[in-house]
Amino acid sequence: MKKLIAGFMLLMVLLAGCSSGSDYEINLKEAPKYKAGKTYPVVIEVLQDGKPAAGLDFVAYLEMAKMDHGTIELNFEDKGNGIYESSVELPMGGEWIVNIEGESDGSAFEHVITFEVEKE
Ligand SMILES: [Cu+2]
Repeated sequence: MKKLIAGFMLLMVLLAGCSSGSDYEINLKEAPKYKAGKTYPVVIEVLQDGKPAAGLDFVAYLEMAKMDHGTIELNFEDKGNGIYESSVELPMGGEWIVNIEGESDGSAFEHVITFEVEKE
């Protein structure tokens, strides 16, 4: 029973994390890693109704979950097939949050993903 409740609460958290009512599915395909002075790629995949969504314009804001390193703004290059690429040199590894904000056909979308940055 405890497990069931925990599972249900996790589901609620996941649903809450998936903000806006759009039908976009945004995945962090490749998270950046961390090594002092090194730049890593950041790859995001966007699907709309399960199909690759090309031609989107969005910005991603990176923040550390439990520390203040300010906000790092990333612009992405449309690689086609729903794949968008950027790169970043992070100040440290650990838990990071990416807030993706964009617009398509006049409707705005927003998506928040928490991810782990591995130290290389
Ligand atoms: Cu930090």
